Amino acid sequence: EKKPVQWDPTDIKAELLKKYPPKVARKRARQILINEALENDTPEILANVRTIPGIITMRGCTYAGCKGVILGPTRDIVNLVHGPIGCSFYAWLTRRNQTDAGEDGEQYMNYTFSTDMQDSDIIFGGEKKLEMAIQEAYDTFHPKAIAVFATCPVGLIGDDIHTVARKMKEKFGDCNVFAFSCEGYKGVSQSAGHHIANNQVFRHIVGTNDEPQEGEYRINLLGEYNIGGDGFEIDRIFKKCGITNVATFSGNSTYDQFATSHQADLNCVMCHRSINYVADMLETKFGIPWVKVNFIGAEATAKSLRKIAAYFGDQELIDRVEKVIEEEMPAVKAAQEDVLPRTSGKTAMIFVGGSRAHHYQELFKEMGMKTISAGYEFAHRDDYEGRHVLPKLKVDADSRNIEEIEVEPDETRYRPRKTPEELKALEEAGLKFKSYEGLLPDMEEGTLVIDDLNQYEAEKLVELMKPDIFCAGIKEKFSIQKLGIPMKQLHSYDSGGPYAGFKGAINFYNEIDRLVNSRVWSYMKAPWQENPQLSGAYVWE
Ligand code: CFM
Ligand code: HCA
Repeated sequence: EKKPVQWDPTDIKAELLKKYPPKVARKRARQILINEALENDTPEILANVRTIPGIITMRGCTYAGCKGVILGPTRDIVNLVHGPIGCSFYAWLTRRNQTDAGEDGEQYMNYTFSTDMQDSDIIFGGEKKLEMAIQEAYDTFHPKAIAVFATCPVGLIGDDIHTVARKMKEKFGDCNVFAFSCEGYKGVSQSAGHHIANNQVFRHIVGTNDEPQEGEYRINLLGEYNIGGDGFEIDRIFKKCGITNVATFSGNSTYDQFATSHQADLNCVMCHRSINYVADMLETKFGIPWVKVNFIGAEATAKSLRKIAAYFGDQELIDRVEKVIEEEMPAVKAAQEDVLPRTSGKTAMIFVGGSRAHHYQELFKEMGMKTISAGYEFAHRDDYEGRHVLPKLKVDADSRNIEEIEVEPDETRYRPRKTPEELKALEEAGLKFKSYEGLLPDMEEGTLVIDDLNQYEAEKLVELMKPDIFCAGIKEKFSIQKLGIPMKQLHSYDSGGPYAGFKGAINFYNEIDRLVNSRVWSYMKAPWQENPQLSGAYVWE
């Protein structure tokens, strides 16, 4: 049995900063926070700022956030990358967003569409080539829409992808073509790409289909990407409850779902970081309010379902939701009771994206495990401190290069879903609109919250605090495992999942139990590293 490691967070922080030159240490010091409870306040963290050159960051680029994250999971839009083939190849099916091609079978996710830019295109311009590629995609597939994504060189040489897209859209007449200026270098991380994607999806698709949609209790699920089938599990639960999910942004989604999403009556925001812009625009233009939900964790799932039921306020729905929770919980509780004796008291570290480092703490709590250090790659201050604390940060590094689109109420289609009095009554009953908790207030005192953790600090942190499990992405996976610590990818879920909803919670408990209790990690050192005298001599006979 391993004894719990004791540490002083102040020492850990000092140790992490020790190797840096003074200027770097000063900046990092503001991004490494020892969590504390302040009387009426939340500690302030420096977030969403440039990574210092030379540091091996865990972050990705703006193109990844736009093309890979937001548009990647939509199955029937041809996603055409204007750029060198590496950018396309690297984004080809790496995110494990699943899809169900449904009845129409239209599904382009397995393909990688690229203009495959060459040196000559960089020198003489690539617009003609882009035009030809759009034409070829149209002739081959006749899709509903073609989305064009700019990679770094496109911005540097100045190809006008928007004009090309407009021209081709007019030429085809029956295919929506639009473009994203999501050059990789544009923001400080993936986050800028989310914003660019949100703007263009809203401008070019949302609200373009007024054909009435069927179903009661109509919601949109924003910020759920169906990684490892999470969205399938959430949809299963919605169905059971009788809740109609008009559109998921963007797990297992279609063009038409986005186009009709303005007909929903409530927006449920799961990953606030990646999609809050769409939530705000849908509210301003069409009058749909939004609430924060979280389907990671069985308790969190139950809570989110109750929130949705409370919003609609219909007794029939409230009862049905309670019945579903009652039906689903026994299996969850049984799995939880099974693992608890082996997982209680263990420790975790979580460093992922912009919302999971927070959401997954729910699941660990359900297993009796404590998250001793966590942080985001690219979240903004509101994700750390809470949206109700920081309503909306107008000035942030990402926004410098990104146009804020002005959205006005749509005169003919704006429909307030609730009267101001109804909204107020719901707020008073505990349903908070347009707000979410941050990571900081949710974590225990004395834990270390670190923004934009890097390779060096990750290894140091593990060495010093020896967690029972470390959660991050593929770039961190093997360096952490080499330190003898179990590593779980919380981006791709390795090959596992779903982890959302009730069934997902059971999967997660079992998998983490196996990982933190496996003896394989004690064999990480080769026998001759432990006992040098074991090294033998090779003898010729
Ligand atoms: Fe939202 Fe995501 Fe995340 Fe994200 Fe991502 Fe992802 Fe992530 Mo990887 S949208 S912020 S940009 S929950 S791809 S599905 S796992 S870093 S924590
Ligand atoms: C991205 C996608 C990513 C990467 C995951 C990882 C994902 O940021 O471009 O580093 O393992 O979830 O697939 O976040």
